[in-house]
Amino acid sequence: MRGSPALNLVDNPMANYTANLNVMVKAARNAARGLIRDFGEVENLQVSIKGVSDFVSNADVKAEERIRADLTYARPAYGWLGEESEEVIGDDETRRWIVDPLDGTTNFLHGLPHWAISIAMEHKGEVVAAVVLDPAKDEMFTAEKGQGAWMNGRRIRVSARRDLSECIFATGVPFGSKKTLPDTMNELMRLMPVCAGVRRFGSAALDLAYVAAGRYDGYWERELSPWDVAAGLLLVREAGGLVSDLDGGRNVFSTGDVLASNPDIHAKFVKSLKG
Ligand code: LIP
Repeated sequence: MRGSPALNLVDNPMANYTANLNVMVKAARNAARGLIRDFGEVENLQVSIKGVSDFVSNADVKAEERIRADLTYARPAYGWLGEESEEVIGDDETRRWIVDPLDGTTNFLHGLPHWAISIAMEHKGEVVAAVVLDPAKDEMFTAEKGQGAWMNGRRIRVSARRDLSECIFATGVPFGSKKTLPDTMNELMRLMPVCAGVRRFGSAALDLAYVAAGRYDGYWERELSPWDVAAGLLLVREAGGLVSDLDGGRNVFSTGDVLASNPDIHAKFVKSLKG
């Protein structure tokens, strides 16, 4: 899978994007070109651990700069919240971009082709447009409030499974100094015996996009940042799914804890994680 993954840089002719979404899609595709080139280099650098992580942080920063330049050129008044740079309040205080230029950095660093560019547009505190681009698989997930969710120009919907025993879930397992590992391990102990499987692929943006596409039936993770989830949450909602914190409440951005699933299993899913 290493080397140069196929990347269709021409927009899908089926897709009928509005002006804002068009700006976001173009910015994502532009950044994808650089990231794909850098991803090809990553395997050459595996011999030097420090070399690889410095190279990947540079790739991350360069991608954010590219996205920011494109979005700011198109919409100079909007504010900015990105993983790699300072927050900016725009002249238009009601609108801002929320961007993760490289979600799934650890996968990228290890040459695993599962990472994404995530761009969300927020208006009056609500995300109204979303793009999650997986350049390695050439999958472009898009959504706008009230317009449904799409992948490469095709409508996507959350799954229709109702029985937990048939459902596949995704999660993120805390690493490093995060103190919530026991909570997640306890949840895994409760959920795994009653479902069809749990995956940990390492990109929250893609985990949410996969819930929207009906590939996963549900997903949960703790302590995420707004740029990890802003675009993905709109994808899930627009695909007919439900999004909440881990208690089933609305405090997703304030807690950083996210749970998303198809509507039929949402309550059962929340309950089974709690035990
Ligand atoms: C990563 C997430 C991943 C999560 C990590 C991290 P990054 O984002 O997408 O799912 O488990 O904690 O936040 O750092 O690669 O942009």
